Amino acid sequence: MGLMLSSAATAEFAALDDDGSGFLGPEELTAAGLFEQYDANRDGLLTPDELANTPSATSGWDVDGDSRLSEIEFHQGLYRRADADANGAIDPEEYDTELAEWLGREPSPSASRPAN
Ligand SMILES: [Ca+2]
Ligand SMILES: [Ca+2]
Ligand SMILES: [Ca+2]
Repeated sequence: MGLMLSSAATAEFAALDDDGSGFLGPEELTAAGLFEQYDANRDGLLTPDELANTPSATSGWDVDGDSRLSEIEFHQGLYRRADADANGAIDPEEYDTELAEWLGREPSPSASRPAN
């Protein structure tokens, strides 16, 4: 019960956690629509110029070596990256540490940027 997430992060996590398990599985990550978000030209592949917009490196994700990421390569790579303790589930802290950035938000820890 010691999670120290912002209410925004908690709400986002809950919205993605379709089955309410308290963890995100691979299919819930897929449903988050991140691939579509980064696939600017909607051709179903992430090319190096599209990958330049991602918040962290995707080296090693290109399983078939064609220097583009298919949706499967992207989701598998991102899931491995986000699942920091490699237990096969993404918990709220892992979500906040890695996935929040991919969803276009800063991780929560008191990043209090007053709006001026
Ligand atoms: Ca593309
Ligand atoms: Ca590929
Ligand atoms: Ca985990």
